[in-house]
Amino acid sequence: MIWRIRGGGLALDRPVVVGILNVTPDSFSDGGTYSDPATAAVRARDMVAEGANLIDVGGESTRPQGATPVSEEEELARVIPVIRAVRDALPDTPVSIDTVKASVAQAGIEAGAAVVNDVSGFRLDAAMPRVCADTGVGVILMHSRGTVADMATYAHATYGSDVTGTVIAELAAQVTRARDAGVHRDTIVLDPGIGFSKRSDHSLQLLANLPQLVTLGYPVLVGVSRKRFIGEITDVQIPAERVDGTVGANVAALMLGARLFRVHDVAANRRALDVAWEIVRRGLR
Ligand code: HH2
Repeated sequence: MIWRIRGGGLALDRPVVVGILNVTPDSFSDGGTYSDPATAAVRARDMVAEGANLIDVGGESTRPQGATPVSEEEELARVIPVIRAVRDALPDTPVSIDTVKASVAQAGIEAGAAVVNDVSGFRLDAAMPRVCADTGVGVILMHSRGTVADMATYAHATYGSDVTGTVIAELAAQVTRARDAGVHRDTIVLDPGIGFSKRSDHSLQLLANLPQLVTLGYPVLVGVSRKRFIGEITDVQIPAERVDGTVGANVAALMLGARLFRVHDVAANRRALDVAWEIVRRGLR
């Protein structure tokens, strides 16, 4: 199976590792570390050497403590020089732009991004589906509720008894919106939005029920890296120290049908997923 992205495709015949490059002063686990383009490009090169298949560049944090939305101008100033620097350093590695703004996505694509990662799943900017359809980028549609400021809080974390059914129904509606705007089905990847408008129990239930999301017929990405539920289970307070918990969650997600994994710690996840995959794929029909 191939995930179609702008200018090519990414094979999904082994786990795809998406390396996180946050160009933000306030991200919950790595804020401020990679803000200048040269440092960011070095970080991207390191992640690719460790086995990342795609580099996800983001200029607006959604941190759980409540994020401060950034202006279009500020977001562009953060991400565009970094996308250019990463593309120059790694011309063969696709880049994704993590944004909810169509104008930032468009500029990111012009700077070389091949994928748009929209944590609002096309909810927050009506122009986003058209930008993606017209440019033929790969599209990561993530489930969330609310705005950038509160989507990673519990403000909208009310689901009744069936969190999985509710999330899948909301994501399916976003897929319909994308398809109606002309987004090709082969470009779409779905993401349950771990920790976004979800308490830890919701996130764990969604991960356990990944096979239900897989039945929609699109490749599934999970973003569990260093997140709160891992800290709670392992009693590790510092996000950067949640690597082994992250690996455990990703291996479980792989076994339950996820094929793309958004991570900060590439080497550990790459190795674990490769070993797990050698077992999992032998059991697939
Ligand atoms: N999680 C974060 C940001 N972008 N994109 C997708 N598709 N899936 C995710 O789970 C996801 C995402 C939040 O994590 P991070 O980038 O580490 O933190 P911050 O939002 O504080 O920058």
